[in-house]
Amino acid sequence: MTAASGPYILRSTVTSPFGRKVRIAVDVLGLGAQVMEMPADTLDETDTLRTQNPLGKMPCLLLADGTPLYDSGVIIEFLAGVAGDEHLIPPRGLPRFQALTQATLADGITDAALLMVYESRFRDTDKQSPRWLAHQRGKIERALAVFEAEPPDPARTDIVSITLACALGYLDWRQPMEWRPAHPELVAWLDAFAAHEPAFGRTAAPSA
Ligand SMILES: N[C@@H](CCC(=O)N[C@@H](CS)C(=O)NCC(=O)O)C(=O)O
Repeated sequence: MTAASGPYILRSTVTSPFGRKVRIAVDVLGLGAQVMEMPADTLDETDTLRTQNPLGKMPCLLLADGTPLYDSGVIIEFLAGVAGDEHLIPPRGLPRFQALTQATLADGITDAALLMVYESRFRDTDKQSPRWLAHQRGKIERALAVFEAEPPDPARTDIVSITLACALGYLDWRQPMEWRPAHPELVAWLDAFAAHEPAFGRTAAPSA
């Protein structure tokens, strides 16, 4: 058995939107028996997460010999390779780079939403910057506008739909901003994707 053949440990929590991407991929790829989830605490300076990923970010996948892999996109690509899957991420050519670019756009929604959430988590109310929050909100609004104009195929589970669904799920869960009223196509898309892909529902964060 090589390190790359597992078993694997996934350092994440059930509330992490980036961890959710990986947990959906594990489910879809049928690798649940090979991936053991081990919660991480990104605020705990003694958590081994910080030696596994010096950035202290989750998700982080540990191979059988302890080799760490991050970030979520890298982990999903690795697991797709383990499963011999070529559907989650197009293997080559322009479709691959277009899918990765769209996934990066969707990840950017989550990144900006997290920064908005962290602003309230790490700063007292009177120290929070409305300008910084508006800067992040602008990123989310522009990215949502792109997906609203042309949503992905909701009947297709791939790196784009997984990433977008996790971004929207995080906006719904933490509510750094209201996105639903101005994005009816995306609301419909998320409903359709959730109906198509049961792994999305199975990986939902517990109620806030
Ligand atoms: N690009 C990374 C982002 C990971 C990320 O930002 N994770 C958050 C939790 S959802 C985190 O670990 N935050 C703690 C921190 O930034 O210190 C990925 O795709 O995995």
